[in-house]
Amino acid sequence: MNRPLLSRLALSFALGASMLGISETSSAETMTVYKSPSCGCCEGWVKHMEQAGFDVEVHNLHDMNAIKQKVGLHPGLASCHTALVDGYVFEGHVPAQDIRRFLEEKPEAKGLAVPGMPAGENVPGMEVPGRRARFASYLIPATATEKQPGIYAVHE
Ligand SMILES: [Cu+2]
Repeated sequence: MNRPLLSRLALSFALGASMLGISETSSAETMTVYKSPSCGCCEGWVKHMEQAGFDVEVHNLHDMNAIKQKVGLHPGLASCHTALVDGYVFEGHVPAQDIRRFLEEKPEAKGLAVPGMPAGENVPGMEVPGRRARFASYLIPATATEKQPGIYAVHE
């Protein structure tokens, strides 16, 4: 192949990539999600994360408590699914924009959690039409034993 053609191809690829908003700094992060096989709201949340540009790998587990213990999550912060990105933990129905901000800011925490299962049209994976939920993404404390979560983002 002659060089001019090769460099034209490289240029058009670079243009195409920039038009699509793809650059090396914003490439898709890989997210690993652990959930129980029957969890429908977990699947809804996985779709929300994929739409937000995450590359999601799903693992079905029958014993979700084991993974929550392994990552050092206080039971009071627990929800349905547990996700890992870059060594950080994202528990439950955390909105993608909170995760993006967290990964940019990298605050001193293990990750984010939306404890329990809030339901409303503004909760990814737990959509209930015509009803908005007031819920928060909490910082998961870096030390595993205490539940002393700070609020990272409030949604209403
Ligand atoms: Cu759920």
